Amino acid sequence: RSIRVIGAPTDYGQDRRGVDMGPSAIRYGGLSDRLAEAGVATEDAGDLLVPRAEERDPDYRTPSQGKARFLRETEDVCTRLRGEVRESLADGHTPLVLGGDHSIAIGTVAGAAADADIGAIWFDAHADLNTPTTTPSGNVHGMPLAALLGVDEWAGVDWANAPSLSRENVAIVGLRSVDDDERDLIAESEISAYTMSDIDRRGLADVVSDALDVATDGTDGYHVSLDLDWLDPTIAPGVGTPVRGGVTYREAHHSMEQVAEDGGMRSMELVEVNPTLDQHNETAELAVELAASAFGKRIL
Ligand code: DIR
Ligand code: MN
Ligand code: MN
Ligand code: MN
Repeated sequence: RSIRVIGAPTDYGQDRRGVDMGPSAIRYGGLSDRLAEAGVATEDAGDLLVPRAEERDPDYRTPSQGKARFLRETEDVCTRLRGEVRESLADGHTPLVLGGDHSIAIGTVAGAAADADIGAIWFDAHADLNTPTTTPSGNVHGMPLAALLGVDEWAGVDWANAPSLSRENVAIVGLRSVDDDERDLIAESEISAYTMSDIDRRGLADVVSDALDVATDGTDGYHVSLDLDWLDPTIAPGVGTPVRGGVTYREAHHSMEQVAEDGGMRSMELVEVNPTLDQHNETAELAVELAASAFGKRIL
């Protein structure tokens, strides 16, 4: 199968500037060469046009937008991204979306779910289950999974096509920073949430094998959302919200190898790479290596 790369250079969804350079950093980190080595053909659709945050008003809000910042801008980008992802799949390509902050997942997954029943595996330190009311930060990158599940005021938001995902087909892997309202939602819903403690106890391979079962159960395939803050900040320092105690380099590769071996991934995104916070582009290079593993690169 061939991959279509789509850049979504946003930084509306969080406080630190620079994550809009993620698509460039990931391409510069060798994306097309590494994917070619993995034996997959790639075409690059370029980047969506994203107006600079400085020229926009973060605090434009209608009453229904609660505390969410840049929600109008996020809607605009996600609506266009949804169309690109949907079209890529219809053309027979596997979309690989490069962020940008994690708010773009609303558009990616809405597009991936437009003509199919999909599950999702969310590799992240965070749950991304806030709403414009529960958000402690106003940052939409802490909300995309709630948007896609149609939680509370996200229900009926048409640009998220909510619900694009059903709770029983969503697995979050690597949790170690969860807000109170997110914790309540996880406790009372069927979302499968695997914390770093679960990973300590069971091993990541076992947890990912469960996550694959969740995402494939009765679905046409699944989306992989890879927030680079899933990894430990010692190996992925170039992210806006690092949290100590993340997965290791080999654990991460092995998870992506499990995904490749499973064969059911329909779309993928790499988000939150911020080269201005990085050391020698190492987080983007890591994102590239992990994508290669997810698309089938093998040591032998
Ligand atoms: C926090 C942080 N839960 C928030 N979320 C992050 O602002 O909603 N998500 N960093 O990636
Ligand atoms: Mn083509
Ligand atoms: Mn995160
Ligand atoms: Mn995230």
